[in-house]
Amino acid sequence: MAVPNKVLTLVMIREDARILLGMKKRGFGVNRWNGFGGKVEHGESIAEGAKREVEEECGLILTEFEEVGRLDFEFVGEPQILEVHVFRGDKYEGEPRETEEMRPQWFPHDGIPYKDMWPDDKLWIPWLLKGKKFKGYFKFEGHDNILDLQLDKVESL
Ligand code: 8OG
Repeated sequence: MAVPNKVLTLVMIREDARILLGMKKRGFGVNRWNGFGGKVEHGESIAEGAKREVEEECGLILTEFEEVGRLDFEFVGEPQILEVHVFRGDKYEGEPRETEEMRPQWFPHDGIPYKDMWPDDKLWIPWLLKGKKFKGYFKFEGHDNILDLQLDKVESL
């Protein structure tokens, strides 16, 4: 029987000149800069999960955010597909604060630390910053090597 996808959220908080990333301090993707997100829990919508994870991981309350991407990740040898729903966070309340999971930091759009991020991010973050929507599939071997990929801009998800 097919293994159901693991449904995850990922929120990139973006302003005109800068983007908020967090250094992941533990778990999956440790020591990489990333947006905020995680597993969607039973009983909540994907958008509710996104909002909850942002608050848990950096203390901000999202007031305007939009789903802009859907990325599926396969890891060689692992049956489960990670189904990542990517959101652009446009407005929020509060100030970012460090938590047990993430150390947040603002980066200028032209200074995103791609070499310390998941290797697919440099392909789609520029689209997100320009307000585009996208869909993609990545096949990873380990956490550094992309064997196969498909990535397209779309009008709607
Ligand atoms: O709950 P946990 O921290 O394990 O959730 C994993 C987070 O990592 C979730 O926000 C989705 C995100 N994520 C992946 N793969 C990739 C990727 O290739 N690039 C980026 N930027 N984030 C990813 O699971």
